[in-house]
Amino acid sequence: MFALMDGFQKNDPMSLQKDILNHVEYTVARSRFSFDDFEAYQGLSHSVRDRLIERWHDTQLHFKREDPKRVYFLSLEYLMGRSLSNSVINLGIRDEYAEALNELGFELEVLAEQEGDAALGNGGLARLSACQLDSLATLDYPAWGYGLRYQYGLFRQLILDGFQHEQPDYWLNFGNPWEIERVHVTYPVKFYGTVEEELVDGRKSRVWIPAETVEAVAYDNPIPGYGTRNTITLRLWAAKPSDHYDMESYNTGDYINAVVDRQKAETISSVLYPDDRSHQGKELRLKQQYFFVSASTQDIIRRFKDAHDNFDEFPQKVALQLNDTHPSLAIAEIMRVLIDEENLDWDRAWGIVCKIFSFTTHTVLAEGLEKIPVDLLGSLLPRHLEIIYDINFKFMEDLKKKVGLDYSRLSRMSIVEDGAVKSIRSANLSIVCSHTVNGVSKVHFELLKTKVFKDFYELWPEKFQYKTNGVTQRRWIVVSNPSLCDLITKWLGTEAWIRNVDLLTGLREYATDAVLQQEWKMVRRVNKMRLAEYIEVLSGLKVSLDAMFDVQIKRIHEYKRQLLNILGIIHRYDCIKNMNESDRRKVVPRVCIIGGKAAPGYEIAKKIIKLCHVVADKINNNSDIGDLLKLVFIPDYNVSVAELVIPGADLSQHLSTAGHEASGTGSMKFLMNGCLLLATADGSTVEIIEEIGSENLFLFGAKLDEVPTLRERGPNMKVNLQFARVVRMIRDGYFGFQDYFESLCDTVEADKDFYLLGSDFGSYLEAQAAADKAFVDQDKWTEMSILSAAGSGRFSSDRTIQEYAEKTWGIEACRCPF
Ligand code: 26Y
Repeated sequence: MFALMDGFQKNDPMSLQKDILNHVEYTVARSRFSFDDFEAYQGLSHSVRDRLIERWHDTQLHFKREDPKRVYFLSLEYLMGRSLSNSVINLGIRDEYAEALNELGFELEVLAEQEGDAALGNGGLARLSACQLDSLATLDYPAWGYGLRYQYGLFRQLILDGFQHEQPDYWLNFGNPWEIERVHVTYPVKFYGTVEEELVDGRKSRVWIPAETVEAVAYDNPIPGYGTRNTITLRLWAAKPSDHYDMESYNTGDYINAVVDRQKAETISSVLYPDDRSHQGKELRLKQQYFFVSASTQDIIRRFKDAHDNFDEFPQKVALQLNDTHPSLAIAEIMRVLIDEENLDWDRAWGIVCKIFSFTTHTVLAEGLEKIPVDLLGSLLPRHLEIIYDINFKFMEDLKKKVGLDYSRLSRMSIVEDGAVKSIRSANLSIVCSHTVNGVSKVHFELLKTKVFKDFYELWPEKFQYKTNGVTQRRWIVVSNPSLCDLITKWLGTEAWIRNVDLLTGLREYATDAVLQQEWKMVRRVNKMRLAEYIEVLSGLKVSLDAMFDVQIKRIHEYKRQLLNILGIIHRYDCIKNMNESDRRKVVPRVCIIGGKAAPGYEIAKKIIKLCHVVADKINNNSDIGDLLKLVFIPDYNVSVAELVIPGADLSQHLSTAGHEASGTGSMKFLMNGCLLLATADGSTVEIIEEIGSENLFLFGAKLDEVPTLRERGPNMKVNLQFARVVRMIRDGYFGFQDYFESLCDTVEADKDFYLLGSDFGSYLEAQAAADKAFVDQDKWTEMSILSAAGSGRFSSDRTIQEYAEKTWGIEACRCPF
């Protein structure tokens, strides 16, 4: 059998070279004697893609033969970044490709830069999905990712005069070699219309008569595992006009308008919503969600029916993972298909649904939970609304038996919210219908149990779990920090840590070894040099490699407190300015780096970006300050920028007010790369402390249980003085734009300071001073750096995925034979 052979493709450098040239000539249609970097990248990526496709076919064939239980990961967002380097590394042929390219006069690293980011997501949740796919493939799990193929990914951030401007990210402009359009894998997705009662086989049935049909077309993106032949699929759906067109318009001669109308179908998958907090109840967003859910469930059910004819076996073969509430309409959709199309009765359908769904929440605040206005749902998906009402009715009846007529509790737990705008609470729907609900860190789990989902936890404690997030060491060390990767392999004497990251603990015994320390410092310095060059190209600013590179990169949010960072920088600047020469000599030089996007409608976040720029102008242009302090804003932060910045950071900041960051995964990437953390005891940091010890990071700020009291009491006087001074500098127009910053300053006034910048300021400055002090002793710092990386094993997405597989999905590895 071909599936058991090693395949058609040869992977020696000579064959790869021929293959690249072949693609340049015939796929890219450029002469093999004359092509530029971008064309070389295209030829190269098509050659890599051939190898992916072969393994992917073998994997799919193997899954089909074995017919294991599969997990389907449903997510509206994926931040995949670039694919080339990751693919050649996971395929195990990076060196062969590098050699093949060298002989052609190209460099692999340079060509990799030609690729744009696939940014089909906003932030943490979306990058987590990408990391988890890598782990699912690597650990040989029979898994499928489903998502939407937005034509416009997350907006590009353009900074003009310090202000953020949003530009569309038409990422498919130059083609996308990493996807395969499946013109034959299409499903009709229906909207609007009415529900009528009909007699079907002598039984009264509710029948949905939809009024609009759109076609979903599959685009498959192969996801290769590392150290395995297994290559799984991320299937993204694009909307296309349906062939079931409106004959009437065509017959009445309004041909042009009929075609234009048809074309509007494509808008469903055209643009990613760029907000990761506020839900606006927009029709297009709801259409996207249902479009995604309907196409995915049709595909999943089709695959099941290919091999099975009894739906009672569905839960033994299918696990559906809801990545937050965004795909929660899948619950109503599966109920509808089972009842209306497959003719199961309610109880049988319900029994199946309750066994297949699990739900991960990434949210901390009850206010952040998604709601769907009933009017909107009723008009777009009338039958689904009925089903959700029925689910709720039965749930409420059961609940009354358990908790009695406690109306306030019943109304809190109801799936339907009777407010000014009657709405469906997507989280309640997801909890009621899932067998498992999980948070993403230990602290998050506590918040879920005691606050966000307290009522549900008391009812079904056994449903609730937590799965501490993780990131993939393949992308975040092997791809983005190759020299650290080689160094780790050398000292551990094995590459096995790339699949079994717990082995990193082996570095602990060498943490004080002078030779490792020397080599570790060298690797870090070269990475800093790379980052410094990038900064110089971006801003013309030359930064000193002896300075501490201090980084905060993530979405801009008030709760993430970039403002605290900037106020700290102003304080540092103010102190340095007022120092005498001898004190200045003791200052540890810093390069402060901030990056991140603000949601387009989030005014305060945009002001924070502008503030960062005006403060940077002031500091960087003060020759008196020189190398002692620099501030850089890195524009258009994305996955590729993170890959460059993280390996070059000495210190990274994770400043969320305790109780606001569900987990945070950026810190894990820094940790793996030997960057020290300055952080609050929030989200995953609490577990990071358990792994590396509080002596190896700089902790500050109010603890979770202190936050409510502090909010009532306001900041104390001592803090007030330092804090008030820096806020006053902004208010007084020291940095210009006095009026513009007024509302920003108002957010941290004593009585309004919801995120507690004022009360945490003193403790923040102390942690910063401790970091300065530690940096002076470079050997000690390096030891802490090695211990950070050595303790990062728990934060691999391999561990997370294994826990999901065993405790939530009940699936087993299904490894494709070589
Ligand atoms: C409904 C819509 C407005 C919406 C869109 C995106 C709502 C939420 C989101 C995304 C949320 C998100 O990214 N949450 C983050 O998930 C990470 C992975 O679990 C966590 O590490 C991080 O703390 C959390 O903020």
